[in-house]
Amino acid sequence: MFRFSRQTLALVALFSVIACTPAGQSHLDEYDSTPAGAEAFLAAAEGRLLDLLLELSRAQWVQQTHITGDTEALAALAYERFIEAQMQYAKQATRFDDLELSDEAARKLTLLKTAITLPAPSDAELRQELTSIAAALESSYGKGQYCPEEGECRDLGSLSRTMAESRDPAELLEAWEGWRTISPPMRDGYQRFAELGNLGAEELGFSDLGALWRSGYDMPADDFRAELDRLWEQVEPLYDRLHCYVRSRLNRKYGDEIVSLDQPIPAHLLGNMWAQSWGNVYDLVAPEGADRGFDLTVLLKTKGLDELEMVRYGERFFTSLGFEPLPDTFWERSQFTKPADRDVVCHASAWDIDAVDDIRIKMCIEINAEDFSTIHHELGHSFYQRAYSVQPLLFRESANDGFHEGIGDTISLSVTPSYLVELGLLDREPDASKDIGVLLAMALDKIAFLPFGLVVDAWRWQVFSGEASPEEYNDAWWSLREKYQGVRAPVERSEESFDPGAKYHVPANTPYTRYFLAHILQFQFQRALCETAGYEGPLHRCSIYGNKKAGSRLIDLLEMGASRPWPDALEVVTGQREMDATAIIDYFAPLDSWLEQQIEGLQCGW
Ligand code: X8Z
Ligand code: ZN
Repeated sequence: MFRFSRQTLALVALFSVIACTPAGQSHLDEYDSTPAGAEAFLAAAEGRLLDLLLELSRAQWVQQTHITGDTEALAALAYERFIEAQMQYAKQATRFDDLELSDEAARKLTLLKTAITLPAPSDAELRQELTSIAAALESSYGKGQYCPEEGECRDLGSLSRTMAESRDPAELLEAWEGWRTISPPMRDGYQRFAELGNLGAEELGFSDLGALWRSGYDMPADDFRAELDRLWEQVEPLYDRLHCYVRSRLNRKYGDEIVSLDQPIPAHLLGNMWAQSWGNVYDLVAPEGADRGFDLTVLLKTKGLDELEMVRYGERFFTSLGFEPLPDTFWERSQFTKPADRDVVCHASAWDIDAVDDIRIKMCIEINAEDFSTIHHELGHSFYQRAYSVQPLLFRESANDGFHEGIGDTISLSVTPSYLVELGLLDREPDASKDIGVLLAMALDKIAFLPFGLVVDAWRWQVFSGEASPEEYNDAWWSLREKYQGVRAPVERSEESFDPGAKYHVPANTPYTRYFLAHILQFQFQRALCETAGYEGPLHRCSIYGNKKAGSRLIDLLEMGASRPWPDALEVVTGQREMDATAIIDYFAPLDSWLEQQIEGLQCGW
């Protein structure tokens, strides 16, 4: 959430809290430790937090869409004010711990105490230090460039294009290493950031910042870890088969010298800067005889779509389900393309500036399939934010953070060949013999992502708990990458580097487990919504486009916001109260059988 959640600023909002500061502040003594006192306290907290949130989100919007020393300082200041209040409210909320309260009040108090991504120490100097570091890390990622010894400096957009398109290992390696030159300067700041964030978490009664993050799932933090293990065990065999197949094809392309058949895959060959999703190397692994028969990037380009039209397609999907169109201000205030004249944070995000209707997205859209899908992802946040604006401030958030990340992705799953035909982007639907190609392309994004979705926070949780010391930051990162993903650094790394800092969510302090959850949940949502829509047939061919019945289920879920524990929200759409990977496994079942045949006789694993 906010720097709040970048992705969903909205979140932030929620939890901010009060502060003993200027006029209008609330003093603890004003509130009796009674149910009525708790209600009055919550009303005051929600009022003050909203004010501070507005100030913060505006300051951050300006910082991220125009990075300068001044905008960074103003954002740090607003953040500091917000966090100070948030911390005070969180501490004050414990005053009502032993009371019999309404479900609503009890839940709001729980959210006040736990929904804090960056807790700060009560010492004002330390708090300022922390928020300055936070703003500086974000800016430094946003401004990041690789400047080769000869030639022009290159930003992440340019380097990512190379990662996606080049098939020259030397060129790929240069882009891969080049981007990682931006992060060593972040290392000391990050170390201090972790220390100060931990101090803040301890003030709230948590052992460290990771423990605080894990406490936001309506279950004890240790049970949540066990949930992640359970879900990962469900999907790991499928990931291992995909890994084995992809490695064998990359070996065919690049040879034993570069890709050996019993080792982790070198991270620069998978089409993505972080090897987190592999869709860009589809052409290297496409099944003979079952190629999907089209390439969405080519279709978008051939059709001559511009960035805005891509967003309009996304909006139309949501309105086809029964959502209201986005407000005019969304179109006026969003950043869709990269401005030529200033530094910005290009990493896509969706903002809920006033927690009501001033919603925006910030992207540097490129005309390709990946960004078409990211647009749907971001709009999922926007429509969620809008839907839960009917809730009291503290509930203007998703059921858990995986839900926020999973809604737009669910919609993207409905971007099937038949939907593209309906839009007029594709002439005719490929026949069923091409399903393996379509599924493989999807798996390269969705299945390949799963272990990465665990690694980022597995690393941070080690850092925050002290299990990984600063002298081991990089080593711990690569151990986890290897263990979960079966991916290795293409060249020797050392503690001179700070490779985690080259992934946006680390300098931006955005928790990452949410994306792992979203990748499980979106298939659960899709399976249930397709059933609601009365669809019969293979799940991967289902599109809920235009289906108002499915849309209304989805709207019910989104409007609940965070008002109920997430299992209640999940039940509204799926009838299930547990996160469950059987949906993603069902979805890919035909591909899984095919992969098993393809890898027969190969030595899998690493
Ligand atoms: O950060 C994002 C979104 C914004 S919430 C674009 N995603 C993760 C990433 O890019 O690493 C979406 C998928 C995973
Ligand atoms: Zn997101």
